[in-house]
Amino acid sequence: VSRPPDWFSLAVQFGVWPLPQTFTSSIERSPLSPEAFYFEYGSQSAAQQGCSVLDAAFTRYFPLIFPDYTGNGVLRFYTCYQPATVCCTVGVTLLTAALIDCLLYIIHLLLTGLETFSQLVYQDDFGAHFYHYFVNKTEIVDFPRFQFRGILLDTSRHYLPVKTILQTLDAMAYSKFNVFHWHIVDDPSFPYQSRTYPDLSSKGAFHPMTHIYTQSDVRRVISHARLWGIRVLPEFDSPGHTASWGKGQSDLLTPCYRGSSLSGTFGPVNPVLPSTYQFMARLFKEVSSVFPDSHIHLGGDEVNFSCWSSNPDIRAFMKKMGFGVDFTKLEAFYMENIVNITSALNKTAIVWQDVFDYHELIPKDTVLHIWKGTPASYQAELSRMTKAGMKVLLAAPWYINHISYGQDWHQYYNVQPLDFPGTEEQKKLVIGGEVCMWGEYVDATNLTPRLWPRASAAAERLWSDEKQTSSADKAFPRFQDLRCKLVRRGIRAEPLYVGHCKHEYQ
Ligand code: CP6
Repeated sequence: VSRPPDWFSLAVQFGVWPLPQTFTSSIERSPLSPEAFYFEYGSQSAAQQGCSVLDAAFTRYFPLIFPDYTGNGVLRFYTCYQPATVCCTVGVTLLTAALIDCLLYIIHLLLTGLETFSQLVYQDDFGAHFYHYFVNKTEIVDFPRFQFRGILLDTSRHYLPVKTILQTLDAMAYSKFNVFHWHIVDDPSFPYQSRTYPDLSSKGAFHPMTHIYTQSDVRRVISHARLWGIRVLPEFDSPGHTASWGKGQSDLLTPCYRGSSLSGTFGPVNPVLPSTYQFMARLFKEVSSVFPDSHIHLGGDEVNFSCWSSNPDIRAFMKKMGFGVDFTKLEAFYMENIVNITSALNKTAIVWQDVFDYHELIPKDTVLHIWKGTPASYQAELSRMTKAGMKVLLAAPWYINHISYGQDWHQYYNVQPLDFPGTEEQKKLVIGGEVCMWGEYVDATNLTPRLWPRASAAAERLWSDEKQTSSADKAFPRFQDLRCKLVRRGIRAEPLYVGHCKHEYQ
């Protein structure tokens, strides 16, 4: 049996996913001892021990760097008093006990730097060397290609336990995702327990006690995400996708008519009543204080106009406003009001593409979220939106809830987000992308293997240089290695193809 060539084992053993911007490794390797290992704050570092996010990150990464280790090694912190050789706002120097001076400079993206470092550490084969860990001399300069690298979880079609969300945040950090888009409510259920409107969840959740997110649940999610440097972007989608809201808030939804009488069913939010906007103003006031992120997702997608058009009050309002029978004008009117409510709360709005498709004159700082279409049509949309000077987020190519037989991660990997007609200025307006896990067929039983490692294919597209990552075939062994690393960390990531991991899922 011939040995695999050295470059092969190098590429796999020191596989970092997503691929760093520049990466130089050598065969010179050093043992790492968990007993001697310590984290060190550079003396010039703006962060020192007591910086809660970093101290917590070191605590989390210790067992990730030294899996299986159950010995007495303790996590230690030091401050380094050598002259600083990097100028950066925050510098951390990771030292291995007297072996390597400065193994990695972590510039700006300290947590992702820690992640990279943890992926560089490997163990020798089993046997006498069980607790032997190694790292090869490596130089890395790294930064993300796109600033927004998100994952959408849908907690309305199925309730996801808080524990499942927290574990997903961990796995997101392993692939350097930095935004958790929480599609928290929708037609089927309203699990968010509002302080201002408690009936929304007591009547609109699948179960008023067990299938809700309390204020303390939400705080746990936000603070766990913060420890990983992940933003939590809440979405309260309206005026469509709001059936569950109507259970706890009367007169919010449009009553539909059959002919001249009420049909007993309800449609989208009623955009003609002043009470609707009073309700939304109070709800978004609460939401904007609960979720600290600068952005709020307002939805605005897939509004069904048939109920609106059946309702005589709505038709009368349309006439008064001069909208004729163009219901896109009514939706635009509604969204304009909601965007104004949230901008008065100092939040920037993100909306699904429908809002722009109907109404190009929305505030210039609004972010447009592309969710539909084939490559040809979303490229045209990218072109049109950025030409209008709008910031854009791309989700259409990354519907991870869709599954098919075979290596479907290739299609997520091969996306070229900037391949559309436009100037350099236009391309800069694409702020990133998002993997969507719509929840119709997904709950806590199958979320993890459906997300991982396939979402990580998109993570590399959003982080790494496009030219260096142009071949899915070339990426494959490194991707398989990532999958094994995820399994090693307790994430039930599904297999990519035939093969085995050195440490199988327990
Ligand atoms: N739910 C909400 C959904 C979808 C959207 N909004 C959706 C529809 C079709 C596809 C994917 C997602 N399930 N609220 C559209 C953004 Cl293919």
